[in-house]
Amino acid sequence: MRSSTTTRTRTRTRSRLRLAGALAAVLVAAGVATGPVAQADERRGKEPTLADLAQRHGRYFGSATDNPELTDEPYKALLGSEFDQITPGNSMKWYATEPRQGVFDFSKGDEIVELARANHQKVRGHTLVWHSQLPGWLTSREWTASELRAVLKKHIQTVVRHYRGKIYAWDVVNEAFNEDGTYRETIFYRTLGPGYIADALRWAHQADPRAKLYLNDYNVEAIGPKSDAYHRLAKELKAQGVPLHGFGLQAHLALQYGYPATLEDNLRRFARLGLDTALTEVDVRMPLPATEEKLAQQADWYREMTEACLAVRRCVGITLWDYTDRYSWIPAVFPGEGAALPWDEDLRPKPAYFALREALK
Ligand code: 9MR
Repeated sequence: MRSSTTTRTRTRTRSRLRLAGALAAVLVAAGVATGPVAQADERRGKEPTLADLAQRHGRYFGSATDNPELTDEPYKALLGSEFDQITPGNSMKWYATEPRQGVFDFSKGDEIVELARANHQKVRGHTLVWHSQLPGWLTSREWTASELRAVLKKHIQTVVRHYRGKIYAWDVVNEAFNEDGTYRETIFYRTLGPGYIADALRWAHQADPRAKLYLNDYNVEAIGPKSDAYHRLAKELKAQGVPLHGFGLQAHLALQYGYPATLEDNLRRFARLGLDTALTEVDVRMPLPATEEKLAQQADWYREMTEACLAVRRCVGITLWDYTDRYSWIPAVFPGEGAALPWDEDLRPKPAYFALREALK
């Protein structure tokens, strides 16, 4: 009796195993992974991404990216899954979009927009008017005011029209002020005076009336002379009916310079002017080597910044200036500093990543 029951059980077990094996073979053939790795993937897959968590608060969570990085498949996979917004780090800048006067090249920008479309991500356009990364034809000669006005208008309207309907928000003017709140002496300011900012906003608005138009800068996270200058200017522009919709705070922070404790108040005073705000280029660099202590402090700062944004209704989203130390701009510009992003060079999440999740939960 006992032996025949055992035999039946064994037979049943064997045929179940065969069935499971056959099923696995079918799944493998269909390209579906099975086994413990797949189960772990599934568990991970069920965990909400940063974008999912941000969306529950009505915010986006994004990353900058750059065309050469898109051949890195593991990088690209995380970029597509964890974020619901991307910003081209370079490919919509003037040198890239109008390399020769009147000759426009949208190939690299289009690649980013196409990637975003495939991943259902918003795009922040960056940037139309900036003193840096300008093409040689523009910087290597003198322009009269009327010539430069025409050049600026054509550039803005051609670029914005090309991307009409595909860009959530444009950084129309980038880095217009000095640290002390005076106007930066750029080619545009020197030749056209401060009115170039209102003009740029109006021209961009004509070319894409739905895109949100931003002024954007670094070292404006705390209340101080530079952010005061933006507050004053934004108030004036709003009073004059100029199409300005948002203020972008880049938030390139550094552990050695302290946390901008007035960030939340600062965001709030711009909201009171009727403007959206966004943290547009977030990273938190540190003197290398990165110790456990520094990484913990960095995580706290990422958490605090996120909480500040969530506390202010019109802070619409957060963008990392790329998400992994593998592609951070910091080491090239600040030798001896780095480790600024929430994922390390091997795409492993750092304490900052878990702090972001906590803040968004
Ligand atoms: O991330 C960009 C990097 O690849 C470029 O080499 C650099 C050149 O200035 O610009 C970087 O992005 C900047 C952004 O456009 C504006 N704010 C400061 C960013 C870091 O320099």
